[in-house]
Amino acid sequence: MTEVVRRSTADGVTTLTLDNPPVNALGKDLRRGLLEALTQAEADPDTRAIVLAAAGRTWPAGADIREFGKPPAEPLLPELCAAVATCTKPVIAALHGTVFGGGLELALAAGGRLAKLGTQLGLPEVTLGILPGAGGTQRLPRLIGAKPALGLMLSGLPVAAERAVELGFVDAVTDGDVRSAAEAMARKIAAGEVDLARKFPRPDHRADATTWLRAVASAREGIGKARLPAPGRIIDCVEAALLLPEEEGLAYERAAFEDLVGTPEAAALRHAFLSERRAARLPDLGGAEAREVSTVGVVGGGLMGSGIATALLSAGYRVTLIERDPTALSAGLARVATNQERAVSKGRLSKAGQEEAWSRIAGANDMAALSESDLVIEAVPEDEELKQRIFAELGAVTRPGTILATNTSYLDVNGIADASGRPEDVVGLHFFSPAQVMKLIEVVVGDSTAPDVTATAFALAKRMGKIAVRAGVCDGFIGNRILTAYRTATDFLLEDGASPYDIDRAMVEWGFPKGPYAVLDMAGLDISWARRKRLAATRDPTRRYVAIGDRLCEAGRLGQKAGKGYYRYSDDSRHGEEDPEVLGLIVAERQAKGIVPRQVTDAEIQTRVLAAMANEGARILEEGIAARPSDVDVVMMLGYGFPRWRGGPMQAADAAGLLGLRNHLKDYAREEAAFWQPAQLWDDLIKNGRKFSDLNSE
Ligand code: 3H9
Repeated sequence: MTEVVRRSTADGVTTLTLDNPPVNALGKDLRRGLLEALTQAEADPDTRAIVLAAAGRTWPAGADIREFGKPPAEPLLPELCAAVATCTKPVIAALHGTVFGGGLELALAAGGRLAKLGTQLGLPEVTLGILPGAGGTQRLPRLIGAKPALGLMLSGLPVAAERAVELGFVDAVTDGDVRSAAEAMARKIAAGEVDLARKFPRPDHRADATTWLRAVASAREGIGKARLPAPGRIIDCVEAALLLPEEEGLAYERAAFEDLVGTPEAAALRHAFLSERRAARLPDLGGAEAREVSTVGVVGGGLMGSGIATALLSAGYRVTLIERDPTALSAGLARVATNQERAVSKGRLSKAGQEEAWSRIAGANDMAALSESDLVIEAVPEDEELKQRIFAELGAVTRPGTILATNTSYLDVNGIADASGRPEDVVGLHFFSPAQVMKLIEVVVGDSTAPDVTATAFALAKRMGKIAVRAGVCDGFIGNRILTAYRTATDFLLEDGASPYDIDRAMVEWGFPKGPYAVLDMAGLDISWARRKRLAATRDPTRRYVAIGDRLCEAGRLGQKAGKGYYRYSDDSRHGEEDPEVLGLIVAERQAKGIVPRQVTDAEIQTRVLAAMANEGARILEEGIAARPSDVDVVMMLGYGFPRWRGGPMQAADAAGLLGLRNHLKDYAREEAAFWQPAQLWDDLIKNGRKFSDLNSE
């Protein structure tokens, strides 16, 4: 037996304690250790009942995701679950923490399940592009019926232990020590006072085949033409759980699992999961400890500032909101209140929680109110001079050691930091709108930012339930730089012959929730127009410049808010119609430049966009703006709608093949070298037979 499983026996009860930190993932050592220990307990004449319990913060939170895609190591999880299910002695699972995926499947194989109050249970496999492959699709519907089982497996969302009792897959909840409760029950079983099967009788849901098949049909209708295969395969498996004997059903599930786990979509979704966690690893900080933060100031109560304040309150911080005058302050506070109302109406916040959170916010017009703050986040409009002025003031009114953060999306963080007089305390925190919803924060580390300031920014993000990615200082950091490259590539295509509607359709077809022109309409075309006008004086005149966006703005087509942009919007609709007037503007612009339009296929649009994004990502890596390719991927997936099942631009470039994409870049560079020239990194990787993902572990 390995030390990941501890075994103790008393009063006829053997307790096997799983101990594989941090989340007891069911990796090969744990599987092997548990199977050995179980076999021994089963053979032990002094053992009449078995308790499975977990040490540390949680019962197994699933199979070990890092093992997927590698050669399978015996014993496999389905074998382990089968050993639990067929054990000749009663087995009780004592659950706590996050009982997810393979962890829940292990518990489902036991004869009884007790959970500690606060336990969360779920089957999130679908979010990884796979299905529960250790009996979950067979045992759960048999236990609770097809409909609720499908609900859990297709949503991937967890439920609380009390709800699991109502649904019928947890037998009882305790607010005491769950292991002791399970051992107490096991002792009664061992003493012959309790019979597990009689104590927890299981209804036979398969007897009502009509209800079962109706649930299957309605789930099939519900997923429609799902883009990924996993939901359809989950439904097939649940149907099989009715139609096939258990053994055959399990084999059917296993085959479906093996099909799915090898798909590129599942690989990309695993990459997404692991990349989000890898982003928090910051070896260059030399182990710097985060500073204490309990009170946070927010300067600016607009859309962004109020969203940030809302998110801070949800994370339990005290917040001081600063606005320049009483009217703006009440408007800012009202926005926070509205955000909270919305959270209450969606069931994400209780009424009591709302009141408690509201008691932690104060408002002021004077920056002096920030003298007690541990960290201040500035969220005023993107105006460098204004930000520098505010930082000069913040440097003066806050205590030394107070961290000063700017929520800029592309300005020079070093200049802003210098204005404060103590640049070591300054960091960029680039939130995404709406800040109370979006999970991403780019942590922009300036030349002078102290390591413990960066560590604090990451700790703050973690407490806010957000994912932080480290970025260096440059125009647009990681995300907005790649977004600019994306838009440049599509603007070239627009001028060359594609329509905005062709481009949007091609990108939605490729997996983005919206095309780039529909997104521009939503954000307002004037924002990027103002920026282009500001940069006009310094723009390199030899570079290709597409002025179609400018022409639209000049014609008053500022996007949805103006009722027209790249699309036309009827009074109350946010869904745009194609507009011949826009096509006319584009034709005129091409004629003015002497461009003869050519046929552009969807495939070309998709390839150029991917090549442009990955090439900008490669430049960002070369410049050290991003620490690793997976950080670029995380930013694009969480902040810019890059399809998660494609794993971000660097992962998608790996999947498409670096050599082919590099060759496309070289071809495109003949049209416009400055934009399309492949970064050196492509050649470095290709000649060593490597991929972007090989740089992630370094
Ligand atoms: C499955 O079970 C398939 C089966 O049906 C079939 C098999 C045949 N594997 O998130 P955190 C690591 S599919 C490996 O920061 P939190 C994570 O990478 C699986 N590693 O903590 C991180 O490592 P590091 C179904 C895992 O408190 C550390 O643990 N299960 C796994 O914010 C801490 O994680 C899931 O999909 C794993 N399964 O959240 C559950 N899980 O410190 C996935 C975590 O080196 N996990 N790690 O960066 C979660 O949802 C969250 O991690 C959890 C904890 C809620 C558990």
